[in-house]
Amino acid sequence: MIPESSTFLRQVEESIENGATIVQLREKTLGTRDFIARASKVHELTKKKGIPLIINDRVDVALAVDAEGIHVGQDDMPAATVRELIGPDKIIGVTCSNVEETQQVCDEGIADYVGLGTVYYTNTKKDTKTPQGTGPIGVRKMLQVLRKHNTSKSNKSIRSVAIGGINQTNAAKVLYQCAIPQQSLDGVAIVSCIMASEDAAGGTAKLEDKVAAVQNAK
Ligand code: TZP
Ligand code: MG
Repeated sequence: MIPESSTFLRQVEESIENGATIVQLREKTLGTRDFIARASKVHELTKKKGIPLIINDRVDVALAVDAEGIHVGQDDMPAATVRELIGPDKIIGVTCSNVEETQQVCDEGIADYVGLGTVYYTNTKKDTKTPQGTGPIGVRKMLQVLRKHNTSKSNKSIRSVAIGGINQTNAAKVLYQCAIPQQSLDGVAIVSCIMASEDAAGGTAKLEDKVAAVQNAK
């Protein structure tokens, strides 16, 4: 459930103040006008901190608020069309749930990052594929595809985040266990354990500690 607007904006602000490095606004129930209004308020917050705002699915909303990027799933507008509409300098993210989708994103060479998952079961998104955990056939297999792409000098490097059921307790494990030689995840994407929490500030700070511990150990 989406909290009322002032609570929502406070949570976004607290997460930004406590370590979130990028914000994606994903709205499934707001009308277009409300989505744009919320996006421009969130954009004020992200711009103050100098971090990118990514709009999920809606190129029109992203253009309306001059967001830094768009995220699309496999059934949404193709990344090539998004790129034509938003230009070369904006960020494009694409969700990948398996090796084939990851390979396709690499072959297209349009996306700047991929969201890999679902890692664990989540209540936030009902139509996710089967959770893959951190074993050898899930995110790690997709990272193998990315490694091949990213280690070729002629390719634009594609960044990666894992998503789905990630929280303060399992974030470090996801980052450790999914990493393969020469290709780690760049981060974790989180919804409910910040936005459905009573303490977005503390929750984000704790997450940042866990992520930083893994990254500093590299
Ligand atoms: N895509 C795959 S899982 C997911 C999305 C948008 C939701 C993740 O939410 P949470 O609450 O962090 O599990
Ligand atoms: Mg989508």
